[in-house]
Amino acid sequence: MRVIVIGGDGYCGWATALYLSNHGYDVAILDNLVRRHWDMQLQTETLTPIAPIQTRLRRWKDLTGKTIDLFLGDINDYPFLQKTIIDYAPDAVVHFGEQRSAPFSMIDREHAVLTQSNNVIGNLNLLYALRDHAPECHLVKLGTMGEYGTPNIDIEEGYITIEHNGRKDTLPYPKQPGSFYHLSKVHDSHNIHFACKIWGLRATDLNQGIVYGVLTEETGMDELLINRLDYDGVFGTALNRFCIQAAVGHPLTVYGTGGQTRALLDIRDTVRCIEIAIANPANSGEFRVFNQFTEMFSVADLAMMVKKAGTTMGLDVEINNLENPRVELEEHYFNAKNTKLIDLGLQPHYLSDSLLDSLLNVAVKYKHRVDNAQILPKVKWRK
Ligand code: NAD
Ligand code: USQ
Repeated sequence: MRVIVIGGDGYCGWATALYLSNHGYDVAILDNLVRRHWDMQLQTETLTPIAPIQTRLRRWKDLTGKTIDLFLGDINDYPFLQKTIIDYAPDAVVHFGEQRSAPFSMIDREHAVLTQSNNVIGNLNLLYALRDHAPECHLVKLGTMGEYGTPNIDIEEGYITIEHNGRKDTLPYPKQPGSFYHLSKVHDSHNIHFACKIWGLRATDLNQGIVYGVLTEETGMDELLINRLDYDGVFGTALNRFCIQAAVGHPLTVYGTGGQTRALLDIRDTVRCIEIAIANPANSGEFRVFNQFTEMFSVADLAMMVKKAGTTMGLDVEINNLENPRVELEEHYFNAKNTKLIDLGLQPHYLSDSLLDSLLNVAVKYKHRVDNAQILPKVKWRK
């Protein structure tokens, strides 16, 4: 099968492109490298030193004999996107290529507009390119668990059956996202659903939880294949950030009480979930939604686990409850379903002491690269 990984130079996309290549798929990466540019603008860097994409791909070829094609460009450049789809003729497109930070989208009007135009219009371009040049191609789109927000009832996988005034229907699950970034994913979901309905496209929306970890079998093969690991207050995510903070002796930055519960998964499960989705495509006209996570934790629990693992390694780990820069519920019900990927064969890597040890070891190895000034959150949701 021929697969294009859009956003294949990023955290999830790089690990996925190598995994698919290693598992016999023909893989191409499409990326405009804008994430590297945003890092430069924010004057931050991934903890791990990532090589240029061309160097990464040459090393992969040298090590494994497998070629990953590279299409450097922006999905908002429609002629480029069309040409890529026509030239590569993919059976599946995995779309990771968006601005993915909630704080980035809340910096100011410009960043909110940039996020939504990059994400929503890019995705819309992709829908048109597939309609016109690859109508049988399966779109595997990365959404987010944050599309649902934190409702006071169980979260289903994409749809909920409702009885109202004596009538019954199965409808898209209500969306209550918590940032302009998360909202962009909701808009994408609606556009994809509509495109499947009117044009008969086939799509899977993967509502992914927060990803943690850095090593996969492939990215661990060589230093030049190493994946990015963000720790800064804009792009760094909860558990990854806590491990790096523990490594440099910075108090763990729990926002508010830490009672916020979120869905999480190991990056080794991200890559497997994508393969499962590709290997079991949606039907023509079907808009399928899977909740892609393996476990749920409160932020306070995550901090406690990192403190325990760090202390065992001899690190001095403190937890600091900061004033919450976001507007979000800190104590709430959260119970999401995640059976569809498991029914299709996902065998989860649950969060374990050995994973935390390995992540802490990576953090300690590269801690000289940490700029402590990038750790505290600077973006506030309220003006
Ligand atoms: P990332 O920032 O590391 O990677 C995104 C990649 O997409 C970057 O290489 C960037 O250059 C590229 N890109 C962005 N806009 C583009 C455009 N217009 N054209 C071409 N390329 C473009 O992000 P990530 O952490 O790998 O996340 C990938 C996807 O998964 C995102 O859509 C994100 O919303 C989703 N997701 C991520 C997480 C997580 O914890 N990292 C959790 C849930 C969902
Ligand atoms: N949080 C802290 N301390 C920190 C960082 C975060 O307490 O140092 C809290 C936040 O307030 C929030 C929770 O941890 O309640 C998660 O924040 P996060 O930054 O780890 O994750 P989030 O902003 O939700 O975004 C990340 C990815 C995004 C993806 C999303 C999945 O950046 O691309 O869509 O996780 S989900 O959370 O399921 O929506």
